[in-house]
Amino acid sequence: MNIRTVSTQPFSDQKPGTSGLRKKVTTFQQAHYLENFVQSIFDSVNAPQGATLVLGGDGRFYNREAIQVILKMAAANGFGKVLVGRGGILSTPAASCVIRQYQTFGGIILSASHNPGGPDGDFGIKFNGCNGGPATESVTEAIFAKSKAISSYRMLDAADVPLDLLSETTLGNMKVKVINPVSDYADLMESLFDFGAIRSLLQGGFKIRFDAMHAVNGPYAKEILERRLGAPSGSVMNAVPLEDFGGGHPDPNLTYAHDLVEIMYGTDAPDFGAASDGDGDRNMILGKRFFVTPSDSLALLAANATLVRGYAKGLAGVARSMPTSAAVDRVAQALDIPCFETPTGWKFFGNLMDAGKVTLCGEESFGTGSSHVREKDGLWAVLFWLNILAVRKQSVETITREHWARFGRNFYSRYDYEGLPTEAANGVMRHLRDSFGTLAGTAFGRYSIQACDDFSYTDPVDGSISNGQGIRILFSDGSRIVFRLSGTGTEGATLRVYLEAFESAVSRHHLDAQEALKDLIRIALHISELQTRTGREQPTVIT
Ligand code: G16
Repeated sequence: MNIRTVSTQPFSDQKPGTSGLRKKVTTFQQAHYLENFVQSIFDSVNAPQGATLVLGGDGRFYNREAIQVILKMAAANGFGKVLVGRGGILSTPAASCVIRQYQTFGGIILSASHNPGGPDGDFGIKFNGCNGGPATESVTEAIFAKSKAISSYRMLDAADVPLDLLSETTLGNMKVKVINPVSDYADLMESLFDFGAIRSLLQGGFKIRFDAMHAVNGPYAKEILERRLGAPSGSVMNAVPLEDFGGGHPDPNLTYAHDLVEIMYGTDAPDFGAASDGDGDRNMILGKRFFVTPSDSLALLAANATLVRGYAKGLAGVARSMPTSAAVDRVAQALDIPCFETPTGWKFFGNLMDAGKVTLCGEESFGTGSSHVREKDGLWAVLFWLNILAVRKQSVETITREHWARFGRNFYSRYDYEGLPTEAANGVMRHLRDSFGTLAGTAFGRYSIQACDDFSYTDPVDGSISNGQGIRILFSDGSRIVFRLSGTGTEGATLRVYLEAFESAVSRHHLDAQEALKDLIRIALHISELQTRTGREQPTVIT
């Protein structure tokens, strides 16, 4: 066995963002770039000799090369076994499922999520711990610190491992087991949801369409929706994962999932539509000509959870990220269960779930999940909805409108300004912070600002504090504007503006969100001076 110690120099830009390190493929292709980061992970997480690691990615361009590098480095760093998805592919929730099911030390997931792929696209890498969840901030900070001081990495000299057949081989002293990426995950879903009831719903003529966006969830959706649940062949579209996602942007929202949106808003639309993203953890839910916001979806799942087998005993609590609308808060209040508000980033939910404080959690960024794994889970959300639909036998729209009538409606929208010059975006945030003193107490028409702050979170489980998590402008009627810089972009800065207005009057629930939020949008642009400071008249994407 020949282990080389390779000399290297640090890169200064390996700070993990909201969810791991995300960069252009070309950045990762620089000599030593990937290796430095992987060694920094191994040097930070202190795996015992002979530990088992899970490894897989969303199949995007550079996935295969990276998997081979990581396998050889794992062998050189004393791991005893690696479970790798066939072809090097695992959806993010499936990786979390496998880490937990086989009680492994943790896993490395390769994904840039919803960002485009291909040679000019994005790539990403992150470490998940033994609970199956993304590493906490203390671990990602340790990895960053190591990356700034690294001087060498260890690598086994060996031929590439064949990954396309289910097999077990050895690499130095380490075993490499190629596993079926779908079966364990599909079994877990079958244990949570009433597949019989969903099968009957589909047999009764209820039509569904799932857009896998040429990303990782295609095979999972084919197996679960078509094979196990009997949806007609073709119900899953864009089902073949491609390295460049067919040139598309695998982000399940009204802008990028346009194939599905056209079908769901066309004549003869199916009853239910859904899409997931590059690595299968995000979801978008649609009814016939009807869009359910991710924030409403979380609230609806919470309100209906006891209809579903895996959640029939009720929820311990719920959690949402700070910019996510407060729709779920009202459900929690009615159910008399705790509701936690965390910073953006799925890693903040892990402690709450491990401590048994929450069962369901979700984010406005099209992420919903539960304690069945420690990642958000796109297909899980789809199955949860289908199970509710099978029990309630009402349309998506009727269920949502009844929910609003009972709990009120949180009108919600997010404006993204992508690829801004970093200095201009920072300037907007600085300007807002500097204005806190004058903004509080100011009235704009019917809206009056009650308070402004920079969101700070103290983890109730380990006491760790995360500051500077987004600027909140809070209005006296419960409406909010939030400004935040994204931590997942790879070009310049992305500024997100989140808008939320609460409406209890049923007579106004039919309004279009943009119409209902137009005054808040005007206020957001005015107080932030966003247009003059960035030179951008229009957002890149509105969701
Ligand atoms: C990641 C995180 C999410 C976060 C999202 C957007 O999701 O896991 O918690 O909401 O990024 O983050 P940002 O607003 O910083 O861009 P994913 O699906 O990209 O892994």
